[in-house]
Amino acid sequence: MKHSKLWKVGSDRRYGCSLTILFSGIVLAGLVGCNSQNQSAEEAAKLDSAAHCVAKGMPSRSAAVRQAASVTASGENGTDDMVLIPGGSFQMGSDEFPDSRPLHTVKVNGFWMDKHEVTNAEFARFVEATKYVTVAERPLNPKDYPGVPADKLVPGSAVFTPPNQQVSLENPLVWWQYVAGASWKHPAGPQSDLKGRENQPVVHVCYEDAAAYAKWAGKRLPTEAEWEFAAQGGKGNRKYYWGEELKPAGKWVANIYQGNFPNQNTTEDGFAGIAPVQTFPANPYGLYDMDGNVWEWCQDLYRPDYYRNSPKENPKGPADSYDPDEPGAVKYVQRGGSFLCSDQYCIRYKAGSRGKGEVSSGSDNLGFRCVRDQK
Ligand SMILES: [Ca+2]
Ligand SMILES: [Ca+2]
Repeated sequence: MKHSKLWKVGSDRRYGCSLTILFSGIVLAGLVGCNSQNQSAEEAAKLDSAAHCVAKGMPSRSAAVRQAASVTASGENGTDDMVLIPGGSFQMGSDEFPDSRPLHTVKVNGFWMDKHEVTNAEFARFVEATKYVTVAERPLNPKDYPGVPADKLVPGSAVFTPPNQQVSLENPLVWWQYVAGASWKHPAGPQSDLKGRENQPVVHVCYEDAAAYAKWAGKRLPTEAEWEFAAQGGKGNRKYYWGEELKPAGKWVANIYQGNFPNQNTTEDGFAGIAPVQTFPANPYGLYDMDGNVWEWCQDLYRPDYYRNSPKENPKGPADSYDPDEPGAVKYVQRGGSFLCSDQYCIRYKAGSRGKGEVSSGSDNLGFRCVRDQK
């Protein structure tokens, strides 16, 4: 296993809210990860063989075994709560952000997409079925963090903790805290739970957590191109995914941040933190919260120069990851911004902008949604 450092402070204000504290470097691939899913696949294969073996003389049981072997890991293969996004060509990117240049024409095939961010209730069903343990809940091995005091090596995740007074926007550690015991089940820390949050997006999920859920659900994470095509809602490349005005008809149409960041959240949109999914208006495809609420993982690795030479059809991201701000980290793309985004601080809720996150890091403003290929 490869490990790097424990803490990282983001230096780019525009990136700041995507993931400013990176409790980074634990590359736990294969430790827990998708074991349950892998076992399910192997089990399914064995069951399929077994079905042939026991078919003679035990038809009824054989039929049952065969049926069990043919379903997906979750026992579901539907498109409930998904919408069909038609394929097509669109202008991807934005001139406003260096890593979103150049604007370029991309074609994507049609696909199904979750209407809303994956909720706590949905993630709970996945954990119940698979006993999956998220990265934020896993123990930390001191050997992986040389130089870090043992009492700091406790499972947890980054929680937005606003200061009481105005602060410089240069140091995100002023408003991000690594909270021991914070996880998807305890989003604000060990004293918090999911009661009343069932319909809110799950948070504190790192990339492999999101990918494991998607696999269990018979889905996958969207490519960055699919995500942006869907977010445009067939309306083309505009300033915001919802249009050209910040507040169409004087109304906030996404859960972002109003007021002086990070200490004075005026909550004009009704929410200081996360909103339940489907609170704000859907886009023309019927998708909710593509702007704001929580950041959403995409399946593509992140490189700032990817658009210069990316495939014109169904791009799936570069072969490797590179972020000049943190060259040693493996990062994936995140999209859409969160309830912490505003024109004052993190402006990467604007159309075409890109976020990025270290593979093993989560926070309380980061979630995901899934897609499925159109059959
Ligand atoms: Ca808000
Ligand atoms: Ca979102």
